[in-house]
Amino acid sequence: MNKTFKALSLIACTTLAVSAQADEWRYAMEEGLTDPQGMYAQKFKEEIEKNSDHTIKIYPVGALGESADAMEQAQAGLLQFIDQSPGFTGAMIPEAEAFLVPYVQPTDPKVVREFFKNGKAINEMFHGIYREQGLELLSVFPEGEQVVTTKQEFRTPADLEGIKIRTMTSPLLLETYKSFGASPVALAWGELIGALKTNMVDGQENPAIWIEAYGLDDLAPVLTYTGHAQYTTAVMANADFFDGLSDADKKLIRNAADAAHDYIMDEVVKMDEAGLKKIKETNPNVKIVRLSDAERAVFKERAKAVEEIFIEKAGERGKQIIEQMKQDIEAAREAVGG
Ligand code: 6CS
Repeated sequence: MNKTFKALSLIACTTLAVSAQADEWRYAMEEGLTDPQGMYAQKFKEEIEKNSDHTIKIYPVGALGESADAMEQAQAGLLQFIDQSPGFTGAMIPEAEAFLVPYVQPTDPKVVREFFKNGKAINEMFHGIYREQGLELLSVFPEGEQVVTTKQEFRTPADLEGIKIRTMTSPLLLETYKSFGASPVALAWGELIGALKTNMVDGQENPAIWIEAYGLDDLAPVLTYTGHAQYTTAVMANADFFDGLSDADKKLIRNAADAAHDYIMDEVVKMDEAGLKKIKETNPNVKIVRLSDAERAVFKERAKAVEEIFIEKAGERGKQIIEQMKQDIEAAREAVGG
């Protein structure tokens, strides 16, 4: 048991012993307060504290270790809430890797909004799956299109041969970059900057807002829009904690999650644009590449094998989720007239 885990155990027992009415709930995330997860968390906190006597203590990136450490603490009930992205959760929940299958998710912000807000796959099918891991799924939201940053320009899988691309730890991301022709390396967030500086990796993928905030464009200045994915994240509560709450507190949490979701869905579009604008303004060495439809078609063709691997791993449920996602995206396109 690590030190943070022990300290949180102690706080958890003390909290239970002294307070049945106004509780302090702990919320961990993978990002800082000004990043999308932090903006969501602060809105969630504001709603909970405005509408009840409960308080929320937010633990930003690094405060409780890496993503995997925080998840261990959330499943053990030491944290009441956690924001963890499928890019990490996929190692534990293969169905969550549906969000990582390349060239499935939309990139048009209006379609993205509709898909995340009203899609059946996201809003109905994942609930029971997260429950099996002791997690009550509250929200799933995007953080912007994934952009590949490399030290040298690429336009084809052949250009990526031998290029070491860092991915988050969900295994399907390794399959994706293998199929794209690269040599992927899965690393926790805390290891990425050092790995780029020491040439242990040559590139990585993340949305523009994150690339700008953490100076990733300084370390690998070619930003390539391949159109293959939307960074997705999810907010959960510990299921036992949630089940033990009064109906009023459950409603309080669901309402706070809905309010924070509505808020962040608008914010991320602005943040994504602002991130790219700032990179262009502040980094004279940056090169922005948008692959043409013909160039994308080559990667899309390769992505078919990744979808097959996903279905092999996630089974019938995974297959149904991907099929439903595709229907939801079509419905979202029609709904926004796109
Ligand atoms: O690449 C990563 O590991 C990180 N990317 C984002 C956008 N959020 C948190 C995550 O750890």
